[in-house]
Amino acid sequence: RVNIPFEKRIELSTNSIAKQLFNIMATKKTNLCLSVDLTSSTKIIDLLEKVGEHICLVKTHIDIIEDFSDNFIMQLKQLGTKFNFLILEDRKFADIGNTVSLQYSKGIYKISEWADCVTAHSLSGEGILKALNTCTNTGSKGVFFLAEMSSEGNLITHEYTEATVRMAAKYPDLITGFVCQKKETFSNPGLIQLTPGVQLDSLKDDFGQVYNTPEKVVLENGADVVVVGRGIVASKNPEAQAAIYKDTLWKCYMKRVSGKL
Ligand code: UP6
Repeated sequence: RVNIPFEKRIELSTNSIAKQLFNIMATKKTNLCLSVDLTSSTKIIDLLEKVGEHICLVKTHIDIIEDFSDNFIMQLKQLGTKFNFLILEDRKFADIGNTVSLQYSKGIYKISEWADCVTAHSLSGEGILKALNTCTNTGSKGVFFLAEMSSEGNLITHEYTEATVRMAAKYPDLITGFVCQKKETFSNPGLIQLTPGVQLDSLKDDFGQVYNTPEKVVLENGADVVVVGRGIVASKNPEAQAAIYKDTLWKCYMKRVSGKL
């Protein structure tokens, strides 16, 4: 999987969002996902105006925003169209299917109406995928399934990871890929490895987050799309920093697929 270029993996995908994301990465030459973990919607929009050209995907935590509005969603979608990036709502759904279907499509945020893809845990069982699949009747939605986490002391075992990957295989139209840390986690080249826990200037935070370097996650650990949050959003110059992460991550990917490992 890891040595096949994104262009070739487009045809191997069975999920429309995975196809779109591979295509965007290959066209824009970026595998950077920006995690916009900011609590002000205007700050998010201002930041995306500056860094939109450098990213393939923006990852939101919609429930941390203090001034949420439908207008914010409209602006976010417009920026996605302008800069050609997709939107991942990192909701990490984990409840029974029925509750998840309500959380996905109802309430204030109505995630299903604007997010191209969402994250979900496998903990509660297959019903979660059934529910998300039922709500996604447009056929252009995706799920990144949590198979591993970056934080120290997390309770995910090898068996849990394997069972998660097996569960996902039953939903080829729905699954975009896995949130995971290792290249051995799955082998299907049509799926995308989304890996968080990357920073150039730090090894950890105060709450158990563990950071690796771009080289380690892309070359050794098989990350396709790399999530960077505070490495960019909390830096003095996010615009310059986003360009640095984009270039560094893309060089690592190019090295990987050119077989110069
Ligand atoms: N995230 C992780 N680790 C995981 C799954 N998700 O860090 O295993 C998410 C966090 C955060 C982002 O919820 O939004 O990725 C990482 O942000 P950071 O780069 O600022 O640490």
